[in-house]
Amino acid sequence: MSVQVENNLEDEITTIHWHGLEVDGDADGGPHSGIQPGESWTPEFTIDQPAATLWYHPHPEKNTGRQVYKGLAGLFFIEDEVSDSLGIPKDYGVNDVPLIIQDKQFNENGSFQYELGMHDVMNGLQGGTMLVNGAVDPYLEVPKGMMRLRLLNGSNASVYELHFSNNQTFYQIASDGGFLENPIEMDELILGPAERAEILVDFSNFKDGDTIQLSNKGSEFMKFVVNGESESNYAIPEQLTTIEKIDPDEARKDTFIVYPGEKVRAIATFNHSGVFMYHCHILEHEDAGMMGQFKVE
Ligand SMILES: [Cu+2]
Repeated sequence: MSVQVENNLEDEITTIHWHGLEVDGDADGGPHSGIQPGESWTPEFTIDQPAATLWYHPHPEKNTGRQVYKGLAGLFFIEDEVSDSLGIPKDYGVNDVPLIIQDKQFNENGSFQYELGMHDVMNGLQGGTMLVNGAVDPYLEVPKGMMRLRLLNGSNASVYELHFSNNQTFYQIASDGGFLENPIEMDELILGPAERAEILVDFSNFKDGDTIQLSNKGSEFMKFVVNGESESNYAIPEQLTTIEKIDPDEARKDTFIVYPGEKVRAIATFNHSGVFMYHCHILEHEDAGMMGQFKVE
């Protein structure tokens, strides 16, 4: 497929990086693929990887944090025979709903405030207001049944600790690179910047009008209002897919949180050639140079 990306910004270079997509380096949208104002970029690629929830965001040198913060970030879904065959909700916007979670601070006129102080350069910019899909105080009407939520931490720097106000459990079914082998039951999900998770949440034991809140570290930021019957019945699948792996705890990841003193071991196969980047996804760190590149030949 090919995608045409037009840069309609007045005086800024941008790029579009397909975070998680396996493509050649020249289609990857790194800082070396800058699109000048008024110009367009049309990368071509073939999608050949497992079903997953991926996202795109700009990657211009020293300006990624600002452009993502101002709103240039979105999701795209890859589906395959595994996702098609699973008995899980897949009706987009009805029982399969994307939630792009971000935190921002605002100027008095309501525009996004992106001014970096020393603290923001050191720790990344964290805003005090949570947004979901660009909305403040969001709510979603859900039927009495199973919902599939595709979560993206689209923040510049914040680690989210997500749970429901009634402490109900839910099941993670996918991570950055697609389905887990088996659903994992949990009552809290920790999601670092750029990480994704798909979860199944069962709202079938509620009454019409019941409200459940989604919280981050104890503060509620999104309301689910139960209304109506679900059109289908779903059970939590026992197995989702099979993953070729060495360690039983592995999942397909492209982004991970590394706490102080911690080490993460990643195993990758390179099937595409070109120049690729690796970097910190605290965007103010990346813009300040916490980024490198490698070439696959
Ligand atoms: Cu990214």
